[in-house]
Amino acid sequence: MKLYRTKEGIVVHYENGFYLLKKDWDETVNSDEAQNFIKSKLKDKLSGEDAFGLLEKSLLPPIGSQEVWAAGVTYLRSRDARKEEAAASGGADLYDKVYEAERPELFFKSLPHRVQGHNQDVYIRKDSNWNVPEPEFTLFINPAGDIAGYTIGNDMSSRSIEGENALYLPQAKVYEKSAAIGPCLYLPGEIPRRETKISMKIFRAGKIMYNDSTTIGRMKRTFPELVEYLFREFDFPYGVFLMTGTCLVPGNDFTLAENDIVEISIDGIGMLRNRVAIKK
Ligand code: DO4
Ligand code: MG
Repeated sequence: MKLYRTKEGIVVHYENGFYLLKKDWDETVNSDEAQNFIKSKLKDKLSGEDAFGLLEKSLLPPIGSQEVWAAGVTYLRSRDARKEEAAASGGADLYDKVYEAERPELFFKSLPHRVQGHNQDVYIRKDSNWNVPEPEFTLFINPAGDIAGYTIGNDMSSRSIEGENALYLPQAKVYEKSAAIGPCLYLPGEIPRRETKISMKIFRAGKIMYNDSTTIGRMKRTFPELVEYLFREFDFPYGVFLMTGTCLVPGNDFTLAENDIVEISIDGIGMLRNRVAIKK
């Protein structure tokens, strides 16, 4: 089951049909036995044409009142890229330590009103000269701490600011339109397989600049381990999104430019596409 948040209500894609559900997002995604609750409310079937029209014209990010958090250095590729960017400033060791440590790196990423959805713009910072998207398998965790669904996340990041000093992490990671999730919230009712593929393409003026993929099974940590740490000292009355770290990093000679298109795809969930823009 997939939930698409739109201006007209929630479009539910279930067993080859599309339905319009006029219900509050927070209440729906946090309802007990969410899939059964939603199934019991599916009455207004949409024609394929109407469903595609809604998804084309009025799609919103799949988020209500939830905060977005992120985990870092959960894949070897991420650890190695951070070590390279921090080498000149002497901060490289930090990343070896956090990769091996029991406690994961968790950081606050975004309030909901700053989050962008599919086909919306993401920003790169004007005071950064090295910017990348980070494609991340993203969990939706309900208030009880159970992983209830999944989506695709883009943890937009400044490598120059992060590399200069790890204490600048909030500035490298948290700014207007630095987080995108979507296109839907996927409620599969089962744990994703380790072979689940995540891929990213970056286009510039129609030309492909980056194209790579990997699988979520390469992550060093487990999803429940990340969730356990996040919930140790927090309550999330509306649930929370947790980006689980990047496994794909373009080469060190690559930086994003205005109007680049980033496409992140994950098996079973779909594709999140964002245009890169600069805040006026
Ligand atoms: O330590 C810096 C951030 C790491 C991160 O965002 C990632 O690994 O995805
Ligand atoms: Mg990240």
